[in-house]
Amino acid sequence: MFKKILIANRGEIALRIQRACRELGVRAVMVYSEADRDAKYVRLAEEAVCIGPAASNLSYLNMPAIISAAEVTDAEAIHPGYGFLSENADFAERVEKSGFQFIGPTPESIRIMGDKVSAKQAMIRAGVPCVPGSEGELPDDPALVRKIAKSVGYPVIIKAAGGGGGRGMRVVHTEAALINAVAMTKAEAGAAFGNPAVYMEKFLQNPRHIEIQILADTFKNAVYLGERDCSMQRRHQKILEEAPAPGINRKLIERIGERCVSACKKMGYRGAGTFEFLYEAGEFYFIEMNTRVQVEHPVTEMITGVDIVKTQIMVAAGEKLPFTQRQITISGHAIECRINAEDPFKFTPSPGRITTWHAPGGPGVRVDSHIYSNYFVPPYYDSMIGKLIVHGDTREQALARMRTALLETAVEGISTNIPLHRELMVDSKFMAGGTNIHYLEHWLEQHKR
Ligand code: MV4
Repeated sequence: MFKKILIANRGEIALRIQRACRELGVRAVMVYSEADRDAKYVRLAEEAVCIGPAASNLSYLNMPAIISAAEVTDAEAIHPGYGFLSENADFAERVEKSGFQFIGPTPESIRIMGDKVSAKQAMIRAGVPCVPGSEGELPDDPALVRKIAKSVGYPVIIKAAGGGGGRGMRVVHTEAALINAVAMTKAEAGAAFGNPAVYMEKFLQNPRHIEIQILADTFKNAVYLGERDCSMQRRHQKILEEAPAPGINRKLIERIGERCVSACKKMGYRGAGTFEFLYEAGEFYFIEMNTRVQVEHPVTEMITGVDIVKTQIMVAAGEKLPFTQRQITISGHAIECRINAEDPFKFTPSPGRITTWHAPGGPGVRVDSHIYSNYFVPPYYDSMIGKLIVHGDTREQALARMRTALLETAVEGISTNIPLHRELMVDSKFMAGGTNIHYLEHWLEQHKR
């Protein structure tokens, strides 16, 4: 095992990784920007290095500053968390060229998954079901593009190879609109991602967003840890997640999970990864793969008992996965509510000083947050200030525990989205389970205030 690693992130995930390090007996070096100097996890760190001013591009995205911090502290590995440099293949490469272990997949895996066309081609080869479409980059010839769209069937969606997470896509309903839409998407993609390549898929009208968590070691062992339902989102920002996904046939999930595992083995994938699928009319369609730990990993930890962050560090240190697929069992149900410093219904950011923080508790309640009373939420970063996660034997028990936890939680001094979560937890359609990716936006439209 490593003696010391550097955590190249901030906020709740920096604290989460620090906790995993303490459990493993690994020393953790925290890096922080000038805006995060007073963070509790920085104060409690055995070692901490300031890597620059508040602006992310000068600190948490500053590769030389982070690598220098690892050098001066003699860290052996770097954990990138999520966001920031976590899916930057060039960073992973520079980390390894500088003699450190990158806690994540190889730069090559990150690069393949970062290009959505090559990611999809890898999945098709590995037998993972994908959305029907162009099976590669769209050609320049408009007649060919029209032909592909005709065979896929309208509506279609044009997506940028360099996009992902909802950036660089355009829905096309008619042949008349097709060629212009492709040209527009290509131009935007070239400007935004430095890569004008686009591909086409059948546009699914009312899918759910279901993702499969996997873990792999460097000895060709891989397991899947069930699925998460991440359909409750607004403008591609998830607001709550749950596991398992309500109402989906377990046998079908097992078949898809096995395909993901076999794809990982085939690609020589290592570390944690998430296969994102759209689920519609009883079928799974792969869309993207994320090569990092995700915000919503705790719901999977709660239903499997597996510590995903700890396992990431173990496999990066060259250890074997400490469990086989047969030893992974799903028990009960977990829900996560993301707590954001924002207006609960207008969604405008609400940074500032938290005057009161009272955390909930009780059986099956977990809080992943770095905040405390008198903490100042800086305006420079993502608005998420923590996560409330509950586990219950059944979905109904998890819902009841989340309602109680949200009732007990007190955040004063800033606005948070807790009032929105309180309303969703008693919404009859959400309570029934299985709402799709459009549900929250429709709900907000109907509950305008
Ligand atoms: C789609 C789709 C419908 N059909 N692809 C948006 C984020 C990116 N990861 C992929 N996205 C979508 N791809 C096809 N072929 C609808 C979406 C989509 C979406 C997906 C997941 C979660 C929320 C979403 C919200 C709007 C659109």
